[in-house]
Amino acid sequence: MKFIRFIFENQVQTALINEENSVFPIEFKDYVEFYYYLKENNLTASDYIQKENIQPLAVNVEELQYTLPIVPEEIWASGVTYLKSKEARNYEATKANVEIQETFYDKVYDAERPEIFFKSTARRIAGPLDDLTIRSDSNWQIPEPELTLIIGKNEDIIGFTLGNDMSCRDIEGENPLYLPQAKIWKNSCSIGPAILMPEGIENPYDIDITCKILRDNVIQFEGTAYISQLKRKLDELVHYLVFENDIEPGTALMTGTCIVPPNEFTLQKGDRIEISSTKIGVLVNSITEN
Ligand code: DO4
Ligand code: MG
Repeated sequence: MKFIRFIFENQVQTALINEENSVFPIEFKDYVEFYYYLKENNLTASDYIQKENIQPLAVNVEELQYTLPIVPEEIWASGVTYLKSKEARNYEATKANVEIQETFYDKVYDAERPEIFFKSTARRIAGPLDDLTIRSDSNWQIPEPELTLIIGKNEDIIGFTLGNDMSCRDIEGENPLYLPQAKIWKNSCSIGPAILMPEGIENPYDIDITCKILRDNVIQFEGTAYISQLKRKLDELVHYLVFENDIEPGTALMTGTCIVPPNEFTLQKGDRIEISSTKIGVLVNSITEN
């Protein structure tokens, strides 16, 4: 079952989408509230639809005007959690100089403590169908498609969505201390289109992610990966984020990129990024300049 928000009759409507792609409108406006209501009443989302006798709307899921399914106060991110990311970070940091033996990225990939960094505040997040921007002081920018966790109370993972951790490879490659500038700017982060509820998800490591980048409707890059390739456990990343921290239920945690476009690729104004997952949907954003 998925939780969404979309524009319906000029208003933001919350709804559930079942496996048959039927859309059931619900009264709850906030995902965290809905999740804990179900939990406290020992209900599944399907039980709720039945109990309230909710009828599906006559809409097509592919034509909905999706908005952010949740507006987290903060989005955090983990990095270098997939081999692909470690290799890409090493390439940009060393310019493929094989004489450099061990980098920070090699160390963090194997260390007990994962890399966790701050990515975005509510104000900077773009939703499905919103534009993302590229920085004018970077010549090497990419999308980072990432499984994104919604965290509840007590370190619970209460939902899964998709995220784009837009990144400037040249800025980070010049000096890792520039990480905040390589990661955070206006509209450098998107999440959505839906929150996949944990009920009925037997194994989150089976989740797939595909990323397509289109220019003038022509595919420039396409890649697919699976969460099973993650070097760490999802619970471990959540644990390190919340440890000695104070996060609001509904905070999002991006879990690292598993797909990296070729080293020669950089985003341009007008590009369209489609990040999809069979169970979650498609997060679509186009690029404009800042
Ligand atoms: O170390 C920098 C960040 C890496 C990252 O964002 C990722 O692996 O997804
Ligand atoms: Mg990332």
